[in-house]
Amino acid sequence: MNANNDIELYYWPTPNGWKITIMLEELGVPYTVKYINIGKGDQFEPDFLEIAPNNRMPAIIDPDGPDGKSISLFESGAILQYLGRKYNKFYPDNERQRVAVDKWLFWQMGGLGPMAGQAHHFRLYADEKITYAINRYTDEVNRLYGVMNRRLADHEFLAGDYSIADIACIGWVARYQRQGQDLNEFPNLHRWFKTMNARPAVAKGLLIGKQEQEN
Ligand SMILES: N[C@@H](CCC(=O)N[C@@H](CS)C(=O)NCC(=O)O)C(=O)O
Repeated sequence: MNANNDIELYYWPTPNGWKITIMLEELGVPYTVKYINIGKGDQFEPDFLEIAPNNRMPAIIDPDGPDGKSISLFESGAILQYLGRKYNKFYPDNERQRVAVDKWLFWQMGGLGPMAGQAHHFRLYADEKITYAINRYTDEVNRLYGVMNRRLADHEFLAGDYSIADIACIGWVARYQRQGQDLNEFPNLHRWFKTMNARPAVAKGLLIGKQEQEN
């Protein structure tokens, strides 16, 4: 536990990590960042694996968890839901509205995130350039952007009001160029993207750790 009872965020600046910096910035709660340099293998350190057995960041420790006792969480979607419930923000407790948020949050967790992650991998990082894989994931991200674009045609945000579903998606859409996408093809998504980036907490969350990454 840290001296000031801050939430500890185990983090590296990537689309999954940004979900949590953005959420914490939106909530305005104090937090301490513990950098997990995934390029250097910090995610395999035994202390980190204690709280994140999947050797992936983000993870958090909240010293002031349920019943006032410490709690740790991994999986960005679970962390967003936990923080949304704890602070009663960006995750409505009305069941119908919560279901709308959950649908789009899980769509991100099971669809946009993994597919965009594979697009990044095969387009940028794989030693071998495999055309089939590049096309498959680029096309799938294109399809998913189309899904968002249609949804955003008649909704300002994915689940109606601004929510953890939007927070989960913005970091991935921020990397659209790496995924071989052109936002001009998706006018409603483009409008949402600009609205999201204009939020100070989103802009700040996307910058946390940038310098650390460049070192
Ligand atoms: N489903 C996980 C995915 C987390 C994830 O994939 N994190 C990546 C960075 S974006 C990571 O820590 N990678 C470390 C590795 O690949 O060893 C979540 O949403 O929290």
